[in-house]
Amino acid sequence: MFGRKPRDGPEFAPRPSRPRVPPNQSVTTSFYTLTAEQVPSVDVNNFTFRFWGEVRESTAMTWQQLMTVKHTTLTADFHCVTGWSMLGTEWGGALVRDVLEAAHVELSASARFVMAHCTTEFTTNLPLEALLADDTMLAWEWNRLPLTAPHGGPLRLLVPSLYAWKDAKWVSGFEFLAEDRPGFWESRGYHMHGDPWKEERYG
Ligand SMILES: Nc1nc2c(c(=O)[nH]1)N[C@H]1C(S)=C(S)[C@@H](COP(=O)(O)O)O[C@H]1N2
Ligand SMILES: [Mo]
Repeated sequence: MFGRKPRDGPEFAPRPSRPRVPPNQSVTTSFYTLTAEQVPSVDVNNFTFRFWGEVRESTAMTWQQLMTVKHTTLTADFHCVTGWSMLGTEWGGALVRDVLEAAHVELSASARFVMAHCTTEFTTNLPLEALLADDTMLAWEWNRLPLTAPHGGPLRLLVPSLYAWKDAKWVSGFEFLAEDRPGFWESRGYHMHGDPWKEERYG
């Protein structure tokens, strides 16, 4: 009403533009490493990336085939659930949706989730929409250099829309699922989804 002072509360608050950093994260410029297992050494000449589960037919790609998928670079922020965020890092690789197309992966109508598998025992689950997002990629370059082994080289998943534990390092396959199932950290108390803007840290 005219002359009335705005009150606090959602109906009266000006709509804030989204801040750059999700709640309770501090920005760092160091690229820490966070690894539950031993860093494996992955030989790209003896590498297959597999697709199975809720797909019409299981299939696989060699490293050489992966390198023929349309190359994409993207600048993304990276949020670790333990509270550090790295802003504006540059990644190179291929969008997951381009990889699926190149590999002729035909998802079953029942596919709703995916389990990312690694050459190690690490796994992580995510909804199909997160996997197919515009900025979800299989990355092999970081700041224009080949991704180093401690950071997941030769290949890692990058899902900027979720906390970084979803960014499976040494990723080696996608298992498509009809029902969600917890991965390595999710079965140890981490959130099944992991949206940093909603602080979906622990389950
Ligand atoms: N295979 C594997 N991938 C992983 C992890 C892991 O322990 N093993 N840690 C996750 C977590 S918690 C984070 S924050 C990021 C860290 O990536 P970085 O070690 O390159 O900084 O990798 C994610 N991917
Ligand atoms: Mo993390």
